[in-house]
Amino acid sequence: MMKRIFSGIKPTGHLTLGNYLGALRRWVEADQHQADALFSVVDLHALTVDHDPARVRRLSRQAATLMLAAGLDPALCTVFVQSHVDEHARLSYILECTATDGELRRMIQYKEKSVRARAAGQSVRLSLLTYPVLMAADILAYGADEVPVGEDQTQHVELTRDLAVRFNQRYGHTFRIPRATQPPVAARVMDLQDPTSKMGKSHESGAGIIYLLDEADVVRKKIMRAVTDSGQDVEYHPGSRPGVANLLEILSACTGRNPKELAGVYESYGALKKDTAEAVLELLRPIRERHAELVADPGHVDEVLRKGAGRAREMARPTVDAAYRAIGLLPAG
Ligand code: AQP
Repeated sequence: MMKRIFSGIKPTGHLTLGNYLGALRRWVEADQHQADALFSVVDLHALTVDHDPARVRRLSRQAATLMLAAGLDPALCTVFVQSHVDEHARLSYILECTATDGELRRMIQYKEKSVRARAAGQSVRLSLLTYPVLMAADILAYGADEVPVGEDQTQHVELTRDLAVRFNQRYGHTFRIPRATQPPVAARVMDLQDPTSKMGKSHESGAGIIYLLDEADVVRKKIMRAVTDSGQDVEYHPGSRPGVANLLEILSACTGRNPKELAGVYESYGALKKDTAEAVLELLRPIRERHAELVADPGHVDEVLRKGAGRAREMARPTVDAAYRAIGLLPAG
């Protein structure tokens, strides 16, 4: 049987170069050809922090459009919006009855984000604590074997495995046990203004973030202004020279050349930045062009999402029904 892959993108901001290099590109180039793959705009996950309903709706459509623009082909894979398929929320509750309060409070993302929210005087939504369980439901509902994610998400995939094993042991074999996979380069694209933190689409200041839909001159400006490290030589040392290493990794991801080898090619930061900017623009050009075409035909995107949700529902329902029976709920008949 062909292996199954599930992955998703949260509509919490405009998609970034990090999303493309760390996730989307591999979905397009490898996963959709090698597996029975599902890719979702995981909109329920965008509701765990303060949000604007109209913006989430807009970003969900934009994310789906960009996923198609980047090359996901509905003839090869299933593209859908998470909230269009009830099975995610249905299964999430069952897994909440499998997970413990302690293991969710240990999640790094919860710790970091709840501290940040409290510091900003905001209350912490309960869903910020429980969303890794919803993520487990996203994955387990489809019997995914592999979950391609950036390294920030590996702890959640570990939790998913633990929940699946625990459920299977207690109630009988129901779920396939998935594993996280990561791309070889650019597993973590860093913010150009703060190369010790990830380039994240929900981050406030956009100066260090390349959005896939940024205009060419904006991309150039952001890269030319990227923070580099003290020193003059272009060397690849991610630990001590994170700014230059980040640029080299981005250039490497665009050109396919090794970052260490690329470091030897450049004598100045300026030249490295210039080539990196041009390589990024070259990479993004076809996506931007296709995006413009798709925006002009919203009916097509709607139709892809409608069919995708139908297919996803059919795939998820038998497993979620089996989990309901196994845990002791009376079938509806
Ligand atoms: N900087 C990155 N480098 C490599 N991969 C990345 N991903 C995200 N940022 C980078 C990967 O893209 C996929 C979808 O990401 P997401 O929507 O779950 O997370 P995000 O873009 O990081 O969005 P947020 O809202 O800004 O997230 P938080 O608040 O969690 O930091 C994933 O496979 C992700 O690993």
